[in-house]
This record gives sequence, structure tokens and C-alpha cells, in this order.
Amino acid sequence: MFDLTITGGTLATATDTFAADIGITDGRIAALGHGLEGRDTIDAAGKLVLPGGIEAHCHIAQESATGGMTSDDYTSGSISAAFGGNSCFVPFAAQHRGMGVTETLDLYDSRASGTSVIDYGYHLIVADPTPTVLSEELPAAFARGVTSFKVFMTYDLMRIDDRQFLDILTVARDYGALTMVHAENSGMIAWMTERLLAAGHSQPRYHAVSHPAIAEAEAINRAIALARLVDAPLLIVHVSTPEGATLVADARRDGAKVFGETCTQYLFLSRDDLDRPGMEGAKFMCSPPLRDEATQAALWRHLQAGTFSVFSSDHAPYRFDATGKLAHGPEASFKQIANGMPGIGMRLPMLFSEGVRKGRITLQQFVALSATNAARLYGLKAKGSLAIGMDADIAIWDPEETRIVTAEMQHDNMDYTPFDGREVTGWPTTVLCRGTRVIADGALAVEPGHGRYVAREKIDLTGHPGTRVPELDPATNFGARIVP
Ligand code: DUC
Ligand code: ZN
Ligand code: ZN
Repeated sequence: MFDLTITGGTLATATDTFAADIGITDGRIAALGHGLEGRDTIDAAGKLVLPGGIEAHCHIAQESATGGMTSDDYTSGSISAAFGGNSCFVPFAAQHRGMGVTETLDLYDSRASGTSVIDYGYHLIVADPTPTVLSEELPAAFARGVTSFKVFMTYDLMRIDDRQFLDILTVARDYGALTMVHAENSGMIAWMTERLLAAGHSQPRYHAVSHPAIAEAEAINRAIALARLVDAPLLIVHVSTPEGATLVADARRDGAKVFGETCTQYLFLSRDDLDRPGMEGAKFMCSPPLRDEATQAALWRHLQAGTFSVFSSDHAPYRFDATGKLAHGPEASFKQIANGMPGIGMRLPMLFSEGVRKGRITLQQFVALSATNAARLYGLKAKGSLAIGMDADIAIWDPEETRIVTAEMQHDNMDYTPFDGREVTGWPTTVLCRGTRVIADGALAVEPGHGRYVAREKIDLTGHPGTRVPELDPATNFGARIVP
């Protein structure tokens, strides 16, 4: 007799689809089989039973370098994520210059502890890689289960230079952590911005012009070269251009430990959205910016072909009011408007509806992109699949339910959704985190605090042989030993 059974559903993993019941005991999957009995039962007849989603790129209770705070905290952010089919998320803990890394993680612990409805971890943003950070605090972060570090190649208050980037890549490599990078060329963006503003082009639409595609391609190319120099794993986050995606695909084909992520908005929105009347376009400002429809099609092809290991929302919620997008008033220039848009609750419904339902990707690809790949890449060993012994993190989907997207159905602390008015088919109706219903038949069923911090493990690089440059190969560098 199990604590809970989920019966009669169609299960899907990243490799298979099959009919089975699930038996859950002590929050873990204890059996997959037929005729299982439990003290409690969820009837999943006619439903898809999938691994709970893992949202691996979102900004929650995070202040930007200029002081603006995201509108979602770990309660509203996690609730919105859960309604969107997720049972775990990994927001960022952002170090700002002058802060220590341990201090940063303690701060985020104080924000997240006891407030989330789903399990969580953090990626660390490293903006100030001092010698102490590199030699003591990053290893200490790794030891407490923070096994991925994001760096920025742009933004004056956040960016690191190439040499600092190499330092972080090397420390991360040595500990088994993954470096993530926001790859855009800072100088190109600053140069374009200055000239656009001087010419009076300050409206939201010019945000896209100020971040040209070539700025992303240049930075991705450089980031990959830096990672290859020291044979370190690297994930390029929020890839928004075919040029960038091709660089990722080429590096992967060469054996480099390079991974790519794209996000909902780059598949479904375009720079035309930035051209909406008045300041409406500000709702669609994110970095890298939205591109065009040919880009959307190319990114879909890369998603289909496996270039992207991770598909995320990049939920960066700033309300369309003076607390967020309009903090510098209704006449603010694109340079003053907070970058980012909400979408933590829409990532999976959009991908399911437009991807699986429309035959662009298989259900297996959907599961891989929604949970399994992120679990493997980010060291969430007990999550991301339906297998005996794993956490019973499960999303039960009604594949036929059709909804029209509204801001109200998001459950976040936002006043808009960029996907307003879209019709989606397929919706997660019940979501479990460690065997407990977080969402039960469309309603929130736990208190904040159900979610626990998950200490993550080192990255699994099986199947990624890496590359070695001759100058760092003891066989061809006259024996110099710079990198072990
Ligand atoms: N990078 C992100 O990852 N999200 C929001 C804005 C940004 O620059
Ligand atoms: Zn970024
Ligand atoms: Zn982001």
C-alpha cells in the first residue's frame, strides 16, 4: 500500500511513452506498474503524467545592479511556476560589486527559506571575482550546493572582462560547476545606444536596434573560445539569434563542453511587439532583445535539432508601473527601462501547445526540455524523470484543455503577460512536489514553505569529451603546466 498512487494515466519520460500507475511513498516514486493501490489516489485517466517542470532561468526577489527589485518573491514566483507545471525552480542569487558570495547566498537564503511552494536552488551571479571569491567563496558556494555560476559580458555594473571570465571558468571547471554566460558585446551596445539616443531615438523599439544580432554572435564566439582555452563547461543562456545558435551547435559538434539555452519569448514574440503604441513596447523589452520571425523559425529548427539543452522562461518580472518598467517616468528612454518580461507560468503551456500539439517537437523532446535536461545539467540528481527512487515531482496535464491566456491566470505579482490573448491547448492541472499536491485540480493546495532548498551536485559531462588547445597540452607546449 503506497502513500499515494496516480492511476490510469499515460506516462512520458525523455525516452518513452507508456501506460502505468505510479506508487509514491515518502515523497519518492516507489513503483511503476499496474493495479497499484494507495491510501490516496489521483485518477489520471485521459491525462499525461510527466516529470514536474524545472524552471532553470528566472529572476525572483532579485535586485538589479541599479536597485530595481523584481515584482515576484519566492512565494508568488513559485506559485506561478507551479501553476505552469513546474515542481522545482532555480532562480539567481546575484552578487553585486562590493558584496561577498557567502553574504549573497545568505541573503537569498533569507529570502527563499520558508516561502516557496516548490523546491528550489540558486545559480550564483558573479560580478566581483576578487581573489577571495575565486579561491574561497566559489568553492564554498559549490560545497553548499550552488553548482552553477552566471557571468555577464555586458552591463557596466555587472560585466567581467575576459581575464576574469577565464578565472571563473577555471575555478568552476576544477570543482565540477557550470559557468553560464550572458553573451552580448558591451562596447557595441554602448556605442549603438549613444548614437541612437543622440539622434532622439529613445522609444522602446530602439532597444532592439541597440542590441544588434552581431553583438550576441561576437560575444558567444568569444565566450566559447575562452571556455575552449581552458576546456571548461559553459552554458550560453538566452540565445536569441541563429548566428549564436549555430556557434553553439558547431562547438558541440567539435566536442566542446558547450551548452545552449533559448527562451519562450524568442520563439513566440518579435521586435514588432516593441513597436506597440506609446510605452506599451516597454512590456516586451528584454536582453537580448526580441528579433524577427525568420529568427523564430531558425530557433525552432535548432530546438528540434537538439542545439538547445535548456528551454527557459527568463522570467524577469517588472510591473508596467512606477515600481518597474516606468520607474523613470512615462517618457523614459529605452536605456532607463528595466530589461525583462514575465513568463514563468507560460513556458510549458506555450511549448506544449505550439511544440507538441502542432507536431514541431515530440513529447519526449518536451519532457527533456521541460525537466530532464536541466536536472542533468544542473546536478538535480533526484529530479527530472519518472523512475523508481526519484522525487515524486510530477505534473499531470490535460492535453485537450484549451485556454485563452490572461494576466490573471498567471498567479504571479505582475500586471501583464506578454502572451495575453493567445490560445493554448494542453494545461497542467495537478502538480506534485515530492509527492505532495502543490496544485490540485487547478487550485493551490500547499502553504508557502513546502518547497525546500535543493543542494545540487556537480555537472555530468559524460558524452562531452572537451577540447584541448596545443598551448595547454603538455605534449605540445614544451612541458609547461599551466592548467592541470
Ligand atoms: N539577462 C537575463 O538573464 N535576464 C534579464 C535581463 C538580462 O540581461
Ligand atoms: Zn542575461
Ligand atoms: Zn535572465
